[in-house]
Amino acid sequence: MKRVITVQDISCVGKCSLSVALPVISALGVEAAALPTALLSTHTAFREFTYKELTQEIDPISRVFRRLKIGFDAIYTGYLGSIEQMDAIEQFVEQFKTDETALIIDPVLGDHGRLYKGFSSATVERMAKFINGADLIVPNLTEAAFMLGIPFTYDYDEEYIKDILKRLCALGAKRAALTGISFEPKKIGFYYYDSVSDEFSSYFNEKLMGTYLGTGDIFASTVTGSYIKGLSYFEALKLATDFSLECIKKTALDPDAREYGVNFEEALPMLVRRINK
Ligand code: PXL
Repeated sequence: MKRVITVQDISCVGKCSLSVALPVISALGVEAAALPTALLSTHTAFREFTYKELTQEIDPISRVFRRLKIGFDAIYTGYLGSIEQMDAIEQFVEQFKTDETALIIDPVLGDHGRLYKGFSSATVERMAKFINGADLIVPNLTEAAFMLGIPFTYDYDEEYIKDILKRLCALGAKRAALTGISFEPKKIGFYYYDSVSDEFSSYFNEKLMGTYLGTGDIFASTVTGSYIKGLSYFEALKLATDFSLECIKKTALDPDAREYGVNFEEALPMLVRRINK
């Protein structure tokens, strides 16, 4: 069985980061190992949260992994709370990334043109360097704009998106998929650039109203797990788009849905069916 290590925080309540990455990767039939980077009571979109950084643990954990000769088919990073943490994880990647290891980075920084609480221009600058060497990055337009140092806008066309994708790859990522791209009111999906083959592709599905926290983590986890399970990057990105929509549909149907995350649990059967088709 293939093994992914996912590197991000654990929020005790709030369906994001490790709380969704582990079940989604497991449902895809891939072993999900975790390197928890921080412990939060609740994610940062809650009115109140505690934050305990676990950066000090990364090196001792790596040493044990090395002694036990544990390796990974993919390293997938998500929300990282500080610059020191990105330094430590870069070292982790240096030690564990072989030619066969996929490095998938979700440069979690913000959404809707704004950074998440606690992030600064220094965090953004560090993330723009952190993505160097990634096999795939999956930023939204907010994260892309911040990393490129350009203003965020909802007013874009295909040429603009293609230019952004090329500039993201110029930061050192081999492939980039911009998520949440919408050229028509009722469609949303991703635009993808593979700098190795110099090819663009895109895929769109139904767009529903509302914004849902945690869907970016569900998307990135699905891409990682399904790529490692054997899909191409493009097919993995498509499945992630369809699964994210299914999660939103289930949430929209639930009168008791939590506003802090999506009902991905109810959508997992669809994911399992699709990956085993
Ligand atoms: O979903 C991204 C994310 C992950 N982890 C934490 C967050 C957020 C977004 O707000 O606060 C702790």
